[in-house]
Amino acid sequence: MSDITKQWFEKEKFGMFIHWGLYAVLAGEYKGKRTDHIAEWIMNTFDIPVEEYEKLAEQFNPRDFDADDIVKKAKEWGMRYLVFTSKHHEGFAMYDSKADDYNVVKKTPYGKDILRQLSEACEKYGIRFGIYYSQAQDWHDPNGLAANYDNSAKDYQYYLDHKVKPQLRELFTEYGKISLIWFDTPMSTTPEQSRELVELVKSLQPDCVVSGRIGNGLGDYITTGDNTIPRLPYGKNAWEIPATINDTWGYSKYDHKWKSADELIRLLLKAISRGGNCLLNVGPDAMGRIPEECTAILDEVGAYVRNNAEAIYDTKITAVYPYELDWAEFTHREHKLYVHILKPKSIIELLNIANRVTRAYLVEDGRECKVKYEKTCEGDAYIAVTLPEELWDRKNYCICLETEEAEPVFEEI
Ligand code: JFZ
Repeated sequence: MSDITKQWFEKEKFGMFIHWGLYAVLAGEYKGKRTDHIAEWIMNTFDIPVEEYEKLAEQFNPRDFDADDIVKKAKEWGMRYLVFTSKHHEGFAMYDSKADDYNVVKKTPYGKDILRQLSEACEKYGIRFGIYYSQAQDWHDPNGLAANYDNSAKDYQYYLDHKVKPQLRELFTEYGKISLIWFDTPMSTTPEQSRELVELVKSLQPDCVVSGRIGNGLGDYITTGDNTIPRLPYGKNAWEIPATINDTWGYSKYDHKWKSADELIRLLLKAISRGGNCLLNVGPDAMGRIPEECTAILDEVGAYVRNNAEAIYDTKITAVYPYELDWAEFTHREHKLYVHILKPKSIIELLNIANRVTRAYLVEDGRECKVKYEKTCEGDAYIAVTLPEELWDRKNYCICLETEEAEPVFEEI
């Protein structure tokens, strides 16, 4: 692990993942059968032959795709970096690759470079641009690996040398600054092979952050399992949770299992509080549109992030508070403990936080709240914040406690 994540990654906290490829055309269904697996895996799940899957490119014409609009929304939603699937396991490049013809410019009626549009929009809106690149699995290349198949006859090194490295070279030389590369599912990649890819990336753009899924412990940070976060604060290394808003990364017309904005806000706060980042996924459909339900949810999450920015970006890992509270999460920076109130309360009472509190305010508008700190009859530290009455029925706001001590003082119980 390196310190490179300190430059921006550990401060920015919240990013947008975009999974988009030919699988969006199938939208979770093939020959009348629905997949029970994540939709971008449909080629593998249903054993779709390469010659047949390739034909999806002829149908890929996302007339409604608007990179500017998507990135503008990401910005509004408080996302500070974006990671786009330049090539997922299906092997199809979503950019104008000279190294391999199986790409969006050469094979689709759409004919335009998606990755370039996104990278330019990110530049315009001041969002850091990152790429996802499936380095090991490639279900199109005869020598790329495929999960659930026998790979023993393949010349994996040949594929790395003749497809992966040339593609990485173009991505890192022709698309401006790439802040992060999200490698994935290393499978049987050897330490030497992982190292070669990292060295190539760093030789072209030394500041690029490399995801944990390069494999062999060679990433700059740890990628947790999808949708799972460490139970406890984890500060040994920088880390990130990749998370879905429904149950799939690539678009599926059948998946309406949307998480609520409340759940996602809590997930984001838990990740931040425990020292990590959250990379939240959207999967545009074949027309290039982000599903409406998804946009509505992100509008709500984004409002929280925007209104409480000072309690989110560049905050520090927070120690374990001894009680489980279903109505609060904590984040903090020096001399400030942020209490995120996630359920309606008429008064905020906190036990066993022994800080001397000099002031309390509502983060969204700076409004001062009455606060006292004392000891209970049992001798435990006790903080009480009196809330203005119009907050009593509200959820999802944040109170900052300014403290004499730099760090929160959570008493042992
Ligand atoms: C991988 C991909 O296969 C998937 O399509 C998607 O891109 C996702 C973000 O990443 O899936 C994984 C990889 C690793 C774990 C789980 C899903 N893991 O380590 O728990």
